[in-house]
Amino acid sequence: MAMVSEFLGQLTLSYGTEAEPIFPTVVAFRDFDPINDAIRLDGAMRTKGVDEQSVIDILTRRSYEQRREIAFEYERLAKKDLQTALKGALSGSLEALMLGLMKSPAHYDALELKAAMKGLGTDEETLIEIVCSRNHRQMADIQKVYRDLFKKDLEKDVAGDTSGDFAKLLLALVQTKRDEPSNVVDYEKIEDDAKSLYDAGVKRKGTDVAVWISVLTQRSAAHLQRVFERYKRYSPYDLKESISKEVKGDLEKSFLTLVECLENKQAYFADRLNEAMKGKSAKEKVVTRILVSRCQVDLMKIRSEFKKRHGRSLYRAISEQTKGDYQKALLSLCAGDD
Ligand SMILES: [Ca+2]
Repeated sequence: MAMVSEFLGQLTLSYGTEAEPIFPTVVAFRDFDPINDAIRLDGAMRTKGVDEQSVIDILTRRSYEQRREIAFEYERLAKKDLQTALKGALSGSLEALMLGLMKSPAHYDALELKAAMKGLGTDEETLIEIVCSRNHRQMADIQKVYRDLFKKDLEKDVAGDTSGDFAKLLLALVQTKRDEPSNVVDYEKIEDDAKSLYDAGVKRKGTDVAVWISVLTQRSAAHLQRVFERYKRYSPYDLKESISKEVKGDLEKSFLTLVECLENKQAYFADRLNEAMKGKSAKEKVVTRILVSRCQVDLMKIRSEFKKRHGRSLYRAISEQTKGDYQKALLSLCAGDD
């Protein structure tokens, strides 16, 4: 098992040149037979009362690419679309989770963003989570899918649903391409950026938010990690403390999320999952979104951060805070206790 995870840890998702190492809990199933899976799914959904367990066993233990193949075979066999069949057979949080697994990452994010902005009011937390944690290449894919699906520009919808500096920051994140990580460490630029973050915030009266936005959205993550360290030489407060002193509300929340994602994205998601599973009942939408969107990316590492930071394992948190078939599906995506 150790060898498998070591090997998996070295795989990378190539989003252009912004390659990030991946630590998945869901990987391609080895003895994959899409026709057999399609037949089993069809049988499970035809069973009176629906055999949810089989649906969960199949769809949560296959990679996204394999699920697409199953969907193709299913449609050939049943003469109907698998997602429509799943909608009819399942309900509630389990249905949302399974439908999420059938979407490409960009498609899923586009739908989540749309849902966050639909109707009166805005789900700022979801907006912040997605926009601050996805890289430029991913945001470009999301924008494209969003346009195809809704015949509208994501930027326009974001601009229409938010305002002020909060809107400026989100739009900068949607539009701006970060510098490529460089092998050469530019100490002068690290010094300059640390100083300008300080000058634009803690040092002066008020805050020059435009400077913060440009530094935090344009520089590479590796560069910014050094800037955050260097920043402490100028300011008595670290950058996160400075953010909380300088700005409030959604702007504060999004700057903090951005810095957390730049420092350690898996720790950010671990904390967000912990927040979502604190109270009596879990915030199921948040838990579903993070497990669905990270299970083929870095959920293994999120699991270890979760255990390290919050004492209990993610597996245990899910066991304690969710129930029924939905819980079974989450545990299967989590793929093990720590
Ligand atoms: Ca200030």
